[in-house]
Amino acid sequence: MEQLRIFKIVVIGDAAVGKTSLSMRYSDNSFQYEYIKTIGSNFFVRDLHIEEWRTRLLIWDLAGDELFGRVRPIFYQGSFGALLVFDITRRSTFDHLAGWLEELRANIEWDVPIILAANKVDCDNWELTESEIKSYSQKNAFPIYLTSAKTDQKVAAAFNRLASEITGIIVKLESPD
Ligand code: G3D
Ligand code: MG
Repeated sequence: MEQLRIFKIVVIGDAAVGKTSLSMRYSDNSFQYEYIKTIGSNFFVRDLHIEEWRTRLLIWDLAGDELFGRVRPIFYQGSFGALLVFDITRRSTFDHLAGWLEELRANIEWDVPIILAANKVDCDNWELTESEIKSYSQKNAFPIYLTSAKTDQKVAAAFNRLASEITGIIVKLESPD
């Protein structure tokens, strides 16, 4: 019998780095999502196949602003992975990654897969070099994707990678030995 695996993931990073744009691009607006206006968090759904498994990603796009920070911890509960986003045109959003990681690890009980998205690569005004981004990802052992929600560059690749990393862990847990 075919099974459906459902994974919740969170999309985190500073305000205006492109979290909502990436999530919308990936879910293509053709899947249901609802905007929870009062709390400031978006919710998207994307179905995909990973090898023979049907997989449903529940994508929680968490508001990055400070005000929302106080309630953000509850939104991490039950997540299987995170897309950590920064904006290559603003160095500060890269510098704040450590803070996001700290928050993630404080609120998720286990070591979930993390994928880095260096977003807005379509822009000319980079404040970071590709080599410094790559060395950061190597140091932290996070796969990195240079994305653009605008031009749809590597968006699906980044989310799909996260889904397949999660699947890899689940398959290991499910195997009898
Ligand atoms: P957030 O959800 O992280 O807060 P948003 O970020 O998705 O709301 O995006 C913030 C702004 O960045 C938006 O512009 C959006 O169009 C823009 N943006 C997002 N991703 C990209 C990208 O890949 N390339 C470019 N050039 N812009 C992007 P506005 O003007 O609506 O504030
Ligand atoms: Mg947003």
